[in-house]
Amino acid sequence: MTDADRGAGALDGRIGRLAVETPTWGYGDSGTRFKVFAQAGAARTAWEKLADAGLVHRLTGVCPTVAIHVPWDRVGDWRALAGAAAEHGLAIGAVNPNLFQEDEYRLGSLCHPAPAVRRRAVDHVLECVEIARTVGSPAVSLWLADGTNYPGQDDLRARRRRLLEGLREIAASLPPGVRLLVEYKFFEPGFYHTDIADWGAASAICAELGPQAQVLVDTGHHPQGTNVEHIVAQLLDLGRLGGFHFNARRYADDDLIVGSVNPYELFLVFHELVSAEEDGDAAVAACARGVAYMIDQSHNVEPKLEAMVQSVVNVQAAHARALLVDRAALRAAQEAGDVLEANRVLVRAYETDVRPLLADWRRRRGLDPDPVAALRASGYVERVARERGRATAGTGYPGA
Ligand code: LRH
Ligand code: MN
Repeated sequence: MTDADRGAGALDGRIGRLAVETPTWGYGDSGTRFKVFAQAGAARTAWEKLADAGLVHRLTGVCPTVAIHVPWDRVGDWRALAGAAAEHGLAIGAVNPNLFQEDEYRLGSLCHPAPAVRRRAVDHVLECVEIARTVGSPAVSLWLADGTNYPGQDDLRARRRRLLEGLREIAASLPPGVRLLVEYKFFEPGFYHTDIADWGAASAICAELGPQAQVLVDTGHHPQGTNVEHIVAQLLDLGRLGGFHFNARRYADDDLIVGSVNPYELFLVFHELVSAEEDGDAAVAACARGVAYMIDQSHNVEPKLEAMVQSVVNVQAAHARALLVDRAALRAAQEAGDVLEANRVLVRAYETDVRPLLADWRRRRGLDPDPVAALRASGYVERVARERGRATAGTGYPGA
């Protein structure tokens, strides 16, 4: 993007092309194994979660889809759910199967030693593919808790073959245009090994499943010190990056507000995405333009709606800074081996205050320049707290 392109026009369009999908489960009560703190007004049903997601879209203008999780969002009529979403100006986004909350998945789901358990697991994902077809969803987003806790507990290669057998059947069932997003995570709840533990494992699996299968990068699923933007660059170059679950973490899979711990990393991730979009290689550019941006967070102590709006604003800011990188100057410094000038080019963009730019972008669309302030002034949070009250919430030690 030349300096001229960075004029308001092109920038304005690029800012507007960023769509951020919010998760239904980010609007309801959630917590840790120690405690789920019930919040007054927290959404309790799929319908209330759609209403809250609709508000976030009205305030930000960039959240036109909402991800659902099955069975957490199970309803009697999926078309009715899609209809309700439309009434809130939304469409149903990724459908997330849940293969981590049935007792029979203690030793795994698609990787389980018992064929009958694997059969149940495949059938659940096939049902989610049908739900995706019914609600017009573009993706089935699959995370497996599958793993073991002790060496020797199971045969690691046998688990991989069981996994691929199930995933092949699932991939074969995908309607045209519906992607299977394969999410990896290096540990938890598996504390010895996890069957899909890293981007390499997920990418190799997708290579065996075909072009409709792509890797989902959850920003909280890497060992400390991992260079996440390098993983993103490699997956883009392989044409295998399908989407993100954005959140932030300091220690493990903390699921905190995206950009609240390491905003520089989030900027560098978007720098790789924007660079790829502008890359001469059509396949890489197409992959970058097809990436699904989703939030996956758990708002345990903070107000849920404000947390979601703040998250979207943080993602927009990181993306806008990445759009401001002077790529010609960067390439010139890189080719000249001018190490520190190249780094300064990036840091200059990162240190740019993009709030005025985004405020203008919102004003031009009739949106409040400050969505968080608009939420606070709306009275919505107080109203739903009165209407919905507070649910009873538990702990991760139901037997205690
Ligand atoms: C697993 C995960 C996965 C979800 C869940 C809510 O840690 O990131 O994406 O299904 O969180
Ligand atoms: Mn996730």
